[in-house]
Amino acid sequence: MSTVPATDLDAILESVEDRNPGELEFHQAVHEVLAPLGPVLEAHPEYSRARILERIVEPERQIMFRVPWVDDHGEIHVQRAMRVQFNSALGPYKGGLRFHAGLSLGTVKFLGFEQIFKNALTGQGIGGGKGGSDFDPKGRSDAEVMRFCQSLMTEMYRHIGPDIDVPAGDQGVGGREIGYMYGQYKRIVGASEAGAITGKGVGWGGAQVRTEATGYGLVYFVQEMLAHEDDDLHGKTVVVSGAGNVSLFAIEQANKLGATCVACSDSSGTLHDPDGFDLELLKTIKLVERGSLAEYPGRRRGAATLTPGATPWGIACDIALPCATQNELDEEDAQALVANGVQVVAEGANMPCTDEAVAVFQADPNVAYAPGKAANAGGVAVSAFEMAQNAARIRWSFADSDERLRAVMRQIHETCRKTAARHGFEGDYVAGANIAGFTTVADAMLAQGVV
Ligand code: NDP
Ligand code: 2IT
Repeated sequence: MSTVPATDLDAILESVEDRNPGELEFHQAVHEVLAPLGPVLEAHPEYSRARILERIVEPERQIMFRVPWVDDHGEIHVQRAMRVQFNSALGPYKGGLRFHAGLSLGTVKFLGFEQIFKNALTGQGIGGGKGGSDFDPKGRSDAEVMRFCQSLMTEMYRHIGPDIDVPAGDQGVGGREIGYMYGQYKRIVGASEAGAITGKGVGWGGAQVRTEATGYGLVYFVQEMLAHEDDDLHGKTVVVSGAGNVSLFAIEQANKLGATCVACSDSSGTLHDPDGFDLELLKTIKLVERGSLAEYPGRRRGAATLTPGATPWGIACDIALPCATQNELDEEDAQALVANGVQVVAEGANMPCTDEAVAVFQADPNVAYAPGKAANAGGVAVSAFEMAQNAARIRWSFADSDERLRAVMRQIHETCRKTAARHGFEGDYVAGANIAGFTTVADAMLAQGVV
């Protein structure tokens, strides 16, 4: 009879590093999830017996393909696209597509791995996946973006579907790109199959609140963190990074709840508006005109300034919401925030804080820190609502959808706190999110046998 293998977390991490050379973000994400699992594995030897960890760090399937397209001048370009179908224990693979110059498989794997546990936390019956391309949409015409999206979908359609794998947006992919991809999907498969992709326009199968969901959900999560300390957002100063889908709707909801948002950023630098943003102007510049934050100070009367090359983390605030990209907030930034008295740090982006920055926040009893897989799960939760509405051919109102999003964020917050406390990590949202996400997926994998 074979003995039960003790799971050696260090050995698994080492093997992940050996088998996925150079994919540092993927190593970082795996490390974060595995770190608090020691007590869980001791209490559940069945996980080790079934080699759950060894299986969970290996994507079920990785697809990589060529995407040729023709620009407006007749020049041919060749892009690379990929879809990592990481884990289907809880349902169809679900996760966004990112279009970003230089996007690598390692980045997509880190995002797909995070997505498994984030999706588990939503309680919505969705597996984890992610995809994207090294196509850079910046400066491209609508016609070029359309031809690229159509070429990408001409290969990707065979790998996705409402019960197989359901992509959505992420960096560089919003309503315009989802529209072009869905149009081509529909044309190829010859059926509407609205549930094959989420983030669609509300007029043609999209869900109310999906556009706003990640940013709104993030602020609802912060609301719960503050409520735990008998506090709320009223009168708080908020600093956000990025000026895209997540950032702008986080600013919108923070404003609605009585906070003042004074800084955000984009690739041109950090915008500081000490009087609080003119959100309509920000939205016009970033979402309608697809322009740069550098245009804001000249179009706004007041004291707004743009500092090229700066991050927003040196600006004093009560609440910091990194919403741009991975590893954008480092140890020094974290120290600056703490020195300025930050009270809550919650991740709108995926893994925006480096390990060292997280350590700074967690070492300070006056700072509450929430990881992305809990705090930014509102986007994918409303994507799952979109799938449900598409399948049932019904439409929920904005108010109803918003209330359901609030309920999901409240439930994730409670799950994180309770799970952390039960395993000896009182108040630690990282441990709570990772343990709760992991055990949900691990139990499903156990039940489904060795697959
Ligand atoms: P967008 O492409 O809409 O916006 C990204 C914004 O961040 C842009 O304003 C961009 O600047 C800025 N940015 C990117 N990198 C940097 C950088 N290094 N320094 C300063 N600014 C930067 O993407 P999303 O808002 O959709 O995504 C942002 C993050 O949130 C990502 O980590 C994504 O994975 C995560 N996320 C997204 C969800 C969604 O539903 N969309 C759900 C959950 C997480 P510029 O405008 O100049 O390009
Ligand atoms: O990182 C994420 O959770 C997303 N980009 C949203 C994924 C989705 O399927 O809505």
